[in-house]
Amino acid sequence: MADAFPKIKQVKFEGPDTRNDYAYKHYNPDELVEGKTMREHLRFASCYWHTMRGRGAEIFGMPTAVRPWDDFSESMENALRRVPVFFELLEKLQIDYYCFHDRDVAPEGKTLKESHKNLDRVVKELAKAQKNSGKKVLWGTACLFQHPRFMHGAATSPDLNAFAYAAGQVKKALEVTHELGGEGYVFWGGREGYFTLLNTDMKRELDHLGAFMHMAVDYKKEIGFKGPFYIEPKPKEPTKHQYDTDAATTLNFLRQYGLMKDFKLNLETNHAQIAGHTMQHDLETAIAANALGSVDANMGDWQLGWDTDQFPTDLYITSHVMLCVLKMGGFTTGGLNFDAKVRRESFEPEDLFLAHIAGMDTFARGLKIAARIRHDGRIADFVKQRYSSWDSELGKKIEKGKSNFAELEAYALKLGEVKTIRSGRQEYLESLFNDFI
Ligand code: XLS
Ligand code: NI
Ligand code: NI
Repeated sequence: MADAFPKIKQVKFEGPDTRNDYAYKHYNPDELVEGKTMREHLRFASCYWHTMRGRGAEIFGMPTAVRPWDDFSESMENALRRVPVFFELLEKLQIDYYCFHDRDVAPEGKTLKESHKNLDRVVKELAKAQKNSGKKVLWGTACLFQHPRFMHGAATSPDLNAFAYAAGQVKKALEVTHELGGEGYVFWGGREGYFTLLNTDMKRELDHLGAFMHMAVDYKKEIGFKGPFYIEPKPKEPTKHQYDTDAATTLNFLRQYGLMKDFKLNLETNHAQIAGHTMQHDLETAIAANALGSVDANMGDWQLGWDTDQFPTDLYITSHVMLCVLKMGGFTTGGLNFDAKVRRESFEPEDLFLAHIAGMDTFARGLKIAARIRHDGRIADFVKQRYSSWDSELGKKIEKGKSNFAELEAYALKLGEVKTIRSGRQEYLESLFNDFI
């Protein structure tokens, strides 16, 4: 193991009263909740891009992050030096999984061939580190948005050469994800969208995106990669209109192009928020289509309209997310990936630990709160009661598609007026939810 964080020992569960900042107050990996350990429920992952590559730069300011092990060069030596540091962090935090883009772990070469070679070299180190630590890949992905060649898009580029380059890159990213035993693979279409329709043939671009995804599915079968593909919706940033705006839009794309059986969604809290939704709205949309795969666990700032990728410290959000996850019966191949970055002002190496601890403790509490709400049952009962008129003979008939307007008209004519309407009790339910927080 590297020794990049000499002052930090193994972070362990010490309970809510501890005064040790480098301990879990709520995340107790082996504690049982609804018959499964917290570790099995939460399936935490750290992401290579923010954790290892984030430097705290923004358009007004230079990088602030202090990372003594990193000379911030794009050299192979530097890339290789990061690997043991990342695994030291995973081990000390007891995080079982990680996620990566091809270009986070290894530098881009002068040619695609050289990039492949760089990637292979670092993947060898990652495989070794995984073997020594037991850590696993939750999902891999390809960075198809940083390089200038993808300025107009990758799978939706008007330029066939950029499309082909992207295909070559995804092919390789799939191979290495498979090689590392990755449990899934993500497509986030960073540049798959547009700024103006004056230069864009939307239909043609979407057709190309569909074709790209079909080729990816074919290749996955060819190499025997069993994990699911996920699409990660986001409404804007970098482009003005992203094709995968939110859960519903993405599901529509998958249905239109006959891809529903091969894809699930990887939903990110901050993305749902900038789409004007709550995270639970997007989660429910995906669950209703049997398509919730994994979660990018972070949060935004309601006063800022962009992807701030903050570590999730909002108990209401984590409780709602875990209610949805428990409702669908838990994650299978998915998990909670902290697609989150420390603030520019949280520049010290220790902040990487404190931030993950904050996110993990907040999710551990969210899990317990969700389990208590389910055990109590009053909220679920309320919802069940609210729809109880549908449990009648006529209700069942309609739900099975066996009724018709004439039958309903005859029924309504006899009613006189609808006298069965009940209160929605929103304020009562919100307060009841508060009781569990
Ligand atoms: C960016 C996305 C990205 C994906 C992986 O906003 O969240 O980080 O998770 O490409
Ligand atoms: Ni994001
Ligand atoms: Ni993400």
